[in-house]
Amino acid sequence: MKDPLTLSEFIIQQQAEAEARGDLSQILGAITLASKIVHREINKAGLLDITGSAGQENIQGEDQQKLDLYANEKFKQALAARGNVCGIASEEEEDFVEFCGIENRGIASKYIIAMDPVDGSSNIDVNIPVGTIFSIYKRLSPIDEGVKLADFLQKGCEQVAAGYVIYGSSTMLVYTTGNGVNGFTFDPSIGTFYLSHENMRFPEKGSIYSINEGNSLNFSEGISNYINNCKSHSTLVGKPYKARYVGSFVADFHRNLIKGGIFIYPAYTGAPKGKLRILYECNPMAFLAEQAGGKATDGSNRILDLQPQELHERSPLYIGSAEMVDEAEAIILAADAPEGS
Ligand code: P6P
Repeated sequence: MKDPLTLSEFIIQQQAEAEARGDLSQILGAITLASKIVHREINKAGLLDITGSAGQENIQGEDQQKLDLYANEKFKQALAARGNVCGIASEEEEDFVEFCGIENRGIASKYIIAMDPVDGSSNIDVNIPVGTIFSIYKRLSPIDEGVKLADFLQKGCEQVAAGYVIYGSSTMLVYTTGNGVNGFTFDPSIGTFYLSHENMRFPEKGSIYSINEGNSLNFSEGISNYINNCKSHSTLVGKPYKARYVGSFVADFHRNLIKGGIFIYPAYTGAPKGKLRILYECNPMAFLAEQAGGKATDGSNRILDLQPQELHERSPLYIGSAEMVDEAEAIILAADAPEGS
């Protein structure tokens, strides 16, 4: 039986134009290199002083985990070394980081990256899967100038590639360049990612809903109505949905992508604009969701059409099987939509 394609072989096959193939291969090569290092540290988390709080907070006021900072450095080093990335916006960095200072001008640095180095990192101590999320854009500013904030505040529909690495029972890279979604499983004995999930698609009908019901007392009437519907026989599948919420976005998204489902992080009194960040959580996952036949909105607007105003801006997020997103929006808006809308 023929060995499955490696990630590099797949990129060569998929990227028609040589330039894009070279650039994308370079960037994904940097991401997979750093993810192999993060994979190694996560798998030894119980043995190394790599878990727990780093004793400082990020720009979001969230307690940074030691692995957050370690992974952030590894991804920055790997991406800066490739020469075709001129800057990165990271959950762990207050401002964007420029790689292409005039003195560093190497290969034409025409890409920028937005990323969450380790999403859900507080789960590492309890062995729950965590993930890296990344989003790739072409810069807007001239190559012979420094990178600008506007390079990072692009709409999600401008992404040239996006993906995630999930560090779970196996480590997988799942990404899209706009031609479908493909998953690669890491074989640590060889240090290589192999194509294992070709053309990933959300099942038409899902029966899993993922939302933190611990916040229910603060949810709107519409969201409460939706959650009640999930527990009834009025759902799209004629019976109650299954409640699954890991508290790790990449893990919840990945399970729903394979089994069918919807993940919701809504706006509510405790999070007026939701919790997940547009640049490096909502947009990359929304690109993947749409490429896999799913849908991603903020409750009424397409995520990929949102115009971010700042690096760490948040948005409510409804993402997953398209019919389930439509069902949720219809029930929620029936109660929450402003009078006369
Ligand atoms: P809550 C992890 O901190 C994260 O950003 C996502 O990975 C996860 O889905 C969400 O927050 C969980 O948030 O408020 O339900 O604990």
